[in-house]
Amino acid sequence: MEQKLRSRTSLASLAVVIIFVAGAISKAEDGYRLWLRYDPLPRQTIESYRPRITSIVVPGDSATLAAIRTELVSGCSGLLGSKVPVADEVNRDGAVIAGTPKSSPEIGRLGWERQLADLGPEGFRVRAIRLGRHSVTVIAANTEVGALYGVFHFLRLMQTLQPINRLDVTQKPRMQLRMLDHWDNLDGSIERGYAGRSLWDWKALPENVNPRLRDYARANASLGINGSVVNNVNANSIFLSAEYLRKVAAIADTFRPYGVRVYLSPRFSAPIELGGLKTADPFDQEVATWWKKKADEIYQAIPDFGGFLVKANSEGQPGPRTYNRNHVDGANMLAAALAPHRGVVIWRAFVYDAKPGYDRAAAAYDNLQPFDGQFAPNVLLQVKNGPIDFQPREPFHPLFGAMPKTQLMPEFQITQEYLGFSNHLVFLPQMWREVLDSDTYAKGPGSTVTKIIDGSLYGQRLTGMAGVANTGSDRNWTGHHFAQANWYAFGRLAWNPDLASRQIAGEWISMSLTHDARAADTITRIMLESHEALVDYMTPLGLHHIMWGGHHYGPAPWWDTEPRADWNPVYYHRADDRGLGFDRTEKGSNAVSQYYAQVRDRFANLNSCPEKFLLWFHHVPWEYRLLTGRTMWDELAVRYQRGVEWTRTTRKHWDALSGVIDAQRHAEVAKKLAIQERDSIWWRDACLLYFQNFSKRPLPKGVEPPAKTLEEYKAKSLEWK
Ligand code: GCW
Repeated sequence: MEQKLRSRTSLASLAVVIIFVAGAISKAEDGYRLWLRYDPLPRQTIESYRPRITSIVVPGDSATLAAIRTELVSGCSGLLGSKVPVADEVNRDGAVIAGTPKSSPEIGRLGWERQLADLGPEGFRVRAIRLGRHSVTVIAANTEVGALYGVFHFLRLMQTLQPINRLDVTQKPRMQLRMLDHWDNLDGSIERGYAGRSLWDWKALPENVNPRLRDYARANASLGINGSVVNNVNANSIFLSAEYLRKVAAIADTFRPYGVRVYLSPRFSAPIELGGLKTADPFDQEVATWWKKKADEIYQAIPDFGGFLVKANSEGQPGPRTYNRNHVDGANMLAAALAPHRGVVIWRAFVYDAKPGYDRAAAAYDNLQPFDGQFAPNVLLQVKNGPIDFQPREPFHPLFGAMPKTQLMPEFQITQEYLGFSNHLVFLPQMWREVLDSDTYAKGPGSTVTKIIDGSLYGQRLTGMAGVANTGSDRNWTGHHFAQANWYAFGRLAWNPDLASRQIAGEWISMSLTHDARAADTITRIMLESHEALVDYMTPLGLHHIMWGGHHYGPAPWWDTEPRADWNPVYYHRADDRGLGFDRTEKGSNAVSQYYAQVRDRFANLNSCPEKFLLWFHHVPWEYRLLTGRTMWDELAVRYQRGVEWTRTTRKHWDALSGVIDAQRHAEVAKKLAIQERDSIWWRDACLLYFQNFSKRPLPKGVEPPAKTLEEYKAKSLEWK
């Protein structure tokens, strides 16, 4: 009998084990859930949270309130490992109430109007208080979207194991426009996209909206991202046609409950292509009228349409200069069409002329700075973080600080066009922080880029931050599991540009990967080191734009066949028998003069120029001694080698996490890390072999001999598939 019982118990426990394992296996860790995973937290944490979360009280039936309810219920139930019920009102300790003074009578009776008034339309307050006889948590805001942001904040606190029993948090975003720019084309391809096809299926829209679009909006809302430009800046006029506006409206309807507004990139010549006009001259009355009518039509379909993002007279795109007008003429004409609807025009500063002898790094400033103070109040100028083009490392763009009477917003690239596509693990906030923290000296010391773009230095009224999206139809959204962290980080920085990269990494790891403290330490270190390592094996000491032409994957410093000089790597590195680097001092292009005096002098002087920008600003002799005491040639080689070594060590450290990280994601990341190591070796060898033709010096000790010959590296580009 006893025997039987025992075997029955062990059978039963075996069944439990089987069910448990099956449950774990059936929940594929394919990365789809991003940082909103809501799996049960560690037991002790659950015990401490449980009394504080016993019911969800979110009265009201708007789409946003429904989204709040769903998120709170699935988030809290998932994290606590047991269903948390919805209640109509507070009737016990541990109720979590969310909404606005209007949507929730209980919040309305709190008398928080004054405190909420300071928080604007998107801020929120999360507070643990006593309500009548019960202790509760209140998540309140002026608007429902603000309350949704508060809910995501509350869930993030739990996901990152923070205490929640004495909560008293108020937050509001520092930037008003927090946007993703999608370079998505009509045919579903994505320019510089490395995670599958476009998320928008234009053929199926507007009738069929992929449910994934709701998850996209949700993920953005969880970070506070409130704008999405759905088509490529290399634009097609069709997007403004009545047929496509219906499709765009269906997307906007899906995003709306989550506070994400839709924007479009209009093609400047659309009045000709769609309107049948003879010109797109912004001074032509018919053209201006066409745009006004188009704007009215757009707002009929999409009442909360955000506005236009415009690439004009850049890389072959039409623009006002096509008609001998200038950027202000073009931007302000579009701005006038959108102004009655409160729409904005985001005009891109990525403009560079193809004049002989021209320094591309100086072009945007030359083209745009003279127009300071002339743009309409609903125009922002969107400036890439650096003066060339999303390189692994660039100094900050000299336009930051140089246009006190213009609303500037930075454009970062989340997708890794020049940084190893979705194959290389690189945590981008390290790079973005470098730019945000840069001191422009525009109004003396402390005039950081952050203070310019958040409006505090020049009192800029409208502020924003844009990131070129890295999302696509891949199941895990971003190709590389770790590339999700860059989407996450971009949103967090747009909300608060002062956040430290370490904190962002910590949050993301805890929410997306693991609560294991030792594993988290290792992963944090890998993430924080990754950017410097990538710069080491791709473009150390200020090298830039030495990638293979066209696709930009892998090295090709020898490249010199593009029709425009400034599309060729040889234009940027200027290697010769004497040395390496682009002289942007007075003796050269003098682009350095675009910076304020303190910055200019520091960069212009070989001795004070930070070594990370040495070859950006100077043509440096091969035998020039660096801080390490090594010659420039030796230092270059040592850095390439160091980058390779990092990829090897990282693989080892990642391998050691097997068993701590779920099997699927662990294996998928390991595969990518192997590619990253292969690529880093390729970069080191190709670049050093090529530059050695000029330096005529041997590789220093510790730098491995190349695996192939230069001819082999030149023959065929590195493959990314
Ligand atoms: O970096 C270059 C890219 C182009 C891109 C352009 C831009 C959308 O290679 O693909 O075009 O920048 O930012 O406009």
